[in-house]
Amino acid sequence: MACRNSTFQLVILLLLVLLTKSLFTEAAAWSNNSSSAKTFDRGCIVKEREALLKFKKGLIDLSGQRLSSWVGDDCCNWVGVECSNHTGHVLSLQLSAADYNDESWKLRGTLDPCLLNLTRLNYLDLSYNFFHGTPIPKFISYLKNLRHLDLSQASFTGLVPSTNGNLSNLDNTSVYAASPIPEWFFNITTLRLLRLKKCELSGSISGFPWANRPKLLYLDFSSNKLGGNLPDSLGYLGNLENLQLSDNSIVGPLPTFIGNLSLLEQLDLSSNMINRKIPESVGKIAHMKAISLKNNGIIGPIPLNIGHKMTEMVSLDLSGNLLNGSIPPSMTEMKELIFLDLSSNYLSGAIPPNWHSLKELSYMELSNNSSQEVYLSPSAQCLHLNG
Ligand SMILES: *[C@@H]1O[C@H](CO)[C@@H](O)[C@H](O)[C@H]1NC(C)=O
Ligand SMILES: *[C@@H]1O[C@H](CO)[C@@H](O)[C@H](O)[C@H]1NC(C)=O
Ligand SMILES: *[C@@H]1O[C@H](CO)[C@@H](O)[C@H](O)[C@H]1NC(C)=O
Ligand SMILES: *[C@@H]1O[C@H](CO)[C@@H](O)[C@H](O)[C@H]1NC(C)=O
Ligand SMILES: *[C@@H]1O[C@H](CO)[C@@H](O)[C@H](O)[C@H]1NC(C)=O
Ligand SMILES: *[C@@H]1O[C@H](CO)[C@@H](O)[C@H](O)[C@H]1NC(C)=O
Ligand SMILES: *[C@@H]1O[C@H](CO)[C@@H](O)[C@H](O)[C@H]1NC(C)=O
Ligand SMILES: *[C@@H]1O[C@H](CO)[C@@H](O)[C@H](O)[C@H]1NC(C)=O
Ligand SMILES: *[C@@H]1O[C@H](CO)[C@@H](O)[C@H](O)[C@H]1NC(C)=O
Ligand SMILES: *[C@@H]1O[C@H](CO)[C@@H](O)[C@H](O)[C@H]1NC(C)=O
Ligand SMILES: CC(=O)N[C@H]1CO[C@H](CO)[C@@H](O)[C@@H]1O
Repeated sequence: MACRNSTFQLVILLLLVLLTKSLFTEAAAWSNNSSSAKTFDRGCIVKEREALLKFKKGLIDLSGQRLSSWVGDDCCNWVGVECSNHTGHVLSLQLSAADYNDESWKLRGTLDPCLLNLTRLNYLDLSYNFFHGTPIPKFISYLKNLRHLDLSQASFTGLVPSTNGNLSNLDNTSVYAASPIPEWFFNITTLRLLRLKKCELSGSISGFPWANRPKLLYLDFSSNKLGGNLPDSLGYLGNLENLQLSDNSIVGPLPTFIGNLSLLEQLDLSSNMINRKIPESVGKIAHMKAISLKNNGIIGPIPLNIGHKMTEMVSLDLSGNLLNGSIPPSMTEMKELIFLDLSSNYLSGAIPPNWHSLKELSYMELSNNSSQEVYLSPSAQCLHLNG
């Protein structure tokens, strides 16, 4: 599988609430025994230590340092291993190589299924290691207490193998692998964050099961080959805060129901083929902080109401479209605006009066607008203009 380039990330957010609850339950179970409630000082559980040693045997540590602490009885003191203070069970394996830009720091080799003996494992991070394009081992999907799984940038191919809900606690996953999107993944209703970036996903964006994803906060499908229209059902993602769809081939309108995403803070649809008007409903999204619609074929005017409610906007990039008409005066209500790019459009007319009230604005680009001129009103002379 050509996975190096067609890499693909899945990220699902952790439900801290669940985690906290399970730790609490554990703590409560031991709380009437003061000697064991403090710390678990008998080292780690023998079976789990053996599993870790077997796991270590499968790995190649070229640095000679990463697993050098993995000796002796108390595996809870080993670097990267975290145990429950109350039960001694291994809860977390944090073996990411992300912090060092050094090839020898990357663990290699194979992942031994003995990890299944870490029955309480809820956090597994192997990102940025180097597993030579091998498939993600099937046993990963049986680690049923996992809440956080990060296998990104670790040269795995393929997806986490299909399970029928054995990973149902997962809510923060980051996996680099190849497309297509595995259907079972969408059955995980705890999904909070889904990142499928640069994975050569193709087909229609409308094929994504948008409905019934009330928990989704973050969706990133950027840099793929998705086409089709944005479906109206996008409006059901009522908790969505961040929608990243840049660099695809999405056509047609930005649906009116985008206005239903009342918690949306960031919207990036740049470098697609959106070719209708910006719906007025966008102006309803009060907490919006950053919009980029650059490099599309968007026509018509910038909605007149754009600034009335979106007063938290920090960055607005509408460059490289076919927008015409004038800059709406309501934009002067975006008091937090720092970055504004309206270049390469067909805008005309004057910059609205009161523009000087945009006190934070430090980058504004209006060049290459059209043969018609955007000109500066006197009050705007103090602005620092780029282009
Ligand atoms: C989920 O994973 C992302 C990416 O690794 C990380 O930034 C974020 O803090 C994680 N969230 C939780 C709640 O662990
Ligand atoms: C807590 O104490 C009660 C009575 O003192 C005992 O029956 C029970 O087994 C104890 N539980 C634990 C987890 O130690
Ligand atoms: C408390 O824990 C110790 C081991 O740490 C154990 O020997 C003892 O029986 C426990 N007592 C109770 C009441 O559970
Ligand atoms: C265990 O205790 C140590 C030291 O008090 C703490 O740093 C660590 O976060 C605790 N681990 C868990 C899983 O609670
Ligand atoms: C778990 O540990 C037992 C020994 O305690 C071992 O026989 C078994 O193979 C281990 N499981 C896996 C999946 O490696
Ligand atoms: C879930 O995992 C268990 C092993 O832990 C396996 O026996 C079972 O078949 C799995 N369920 C499904 C539906 O795959
Ligand atoms: C997803 O859930 C639906 C309904 O619960 C079920 O019919 C379907 O088989 C599941 N798909 C997968 C791949 O698990
Ligand atoms: C959007 O919101 C309107 C009004 O609240 C509601 O009638 C409609 O069903 C919603 N549509 C979608 C797709 O969320
Ligand atoms: C904007 O362009 C459309 C055609 O795409 C045209 O009908 C309309 O009159 C133009 N509006 C302005 C203000 O130039
Ligand atoms: C000017 O805008 C047009 C139309 O958007 C675009 O095709 C062209 O590349 C732009 N030129 C420059 C120098 O940015
Ligand atoms: C403000 C601004 O950048 N106006 C430009 C609009 O486009 C024409 C033609 O490209 C330029 O001459 C203006 O300077």
